[in-house]
Amino acid sequence: MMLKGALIGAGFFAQNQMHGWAGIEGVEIVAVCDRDPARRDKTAARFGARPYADAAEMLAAEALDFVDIATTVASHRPLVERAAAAGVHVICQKPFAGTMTDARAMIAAVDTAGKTLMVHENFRWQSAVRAAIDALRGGAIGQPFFGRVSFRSGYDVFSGQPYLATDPRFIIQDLGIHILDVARALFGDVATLSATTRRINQGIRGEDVATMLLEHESGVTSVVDCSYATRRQPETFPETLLEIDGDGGTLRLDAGYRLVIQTAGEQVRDVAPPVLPWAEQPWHNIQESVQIIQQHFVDCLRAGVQPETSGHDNLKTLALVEAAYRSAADRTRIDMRAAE
Ligand code: NAD
Ligand code: 89Y
Repeated sequence: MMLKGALIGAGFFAQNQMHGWAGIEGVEIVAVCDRDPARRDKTAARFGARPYADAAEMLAAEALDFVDIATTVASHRPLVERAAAAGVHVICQKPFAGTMTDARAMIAAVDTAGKTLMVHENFRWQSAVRAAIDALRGGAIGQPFFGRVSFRSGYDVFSGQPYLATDPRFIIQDLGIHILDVARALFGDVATLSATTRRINQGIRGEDVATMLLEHESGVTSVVDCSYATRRQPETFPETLLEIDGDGGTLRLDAGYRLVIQTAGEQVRDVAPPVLPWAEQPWHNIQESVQIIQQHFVDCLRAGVQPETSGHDNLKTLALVEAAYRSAADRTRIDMRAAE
């Protein structure tokens, strides 16, 4: 059966989501909603969907199976609650919520409607990152005891996403959220977290450097380090780099999408993502993961199971974001069992 969806928010990143949907069998995006007429009409015309200015009007007029919310965080709660009231499944972009209270309210609304809620937390679905996750879970280096999950770049993200320069919170809420989520996917849930932050670029409002130390329930200690103030060559945006030590060897995801596994011998794999026909470097890595997570959502709907990054799951990633800001402000180490 064909699944009918609608996009809400037709801005910078949503174009990737529309291209992603166009590549997925059995899904049709029939409507596009944005308050901005130019964005709405351009995106609707480009992808052959009906344009709407108002989400409530669209939900009333269209017979939808799901909505894909690609707006920024402030509008997520009203839009998710409205979608839940209309009885449709929901995908919502990260950061899912600005507060834990909003996150819990959105989860409860979709649960009450008996529908599925997935947060578009796509970095753990990047094919290079997924190759590392699969190798680790498959026991390639035995039991891990240490991990570094690292994202350091000097790429100008502000020209495409100007709100990143003016929001009070920057790197942890925008990008660190993904890197913390990858750490969870690799090493499991977190027992304690401590963090430091800095603002190096004085032209922005929030922090552009964050260094976080995580103690996982599994016994792994990980360092999650993020920077948008790092000028280096090669510029690795938007690669997440990994260094993992296990009792049977080491695993690295090096710059240039090189997966290196050293045990008795050494195995080196090129895990570079494909550049999909609509994608462009260097974003192709993220763009491919959009289509992969959308396919995962469709597969879960059809199988009647929860997506890996369901709303419930994402509460744990959001709690790490909140804990990181608190730890950095108070210079404390946060016990996550008391923080969710
Ligand atoms: P954007 O500002 O370019 O686009 C958002 C659009 O939503 C705007 O066109 C705005 O008019 C519209 N909008 C806002 N509220 C609305 C409402 N109530 N009804 C209808 N339209 C509404 O933002 P963006 O840069 O595309 O980012 C969107 C989200 O995607 C952000 O949360 C961002 O963090 C996220 N993002 C995710 C990734 C990823 O890899 N997962 C990458 C980039 C951005
Ligand atoms: O918004 C961010 C994201 O989710 O991935 C990269 C990004 O576009 C800029 O940090």
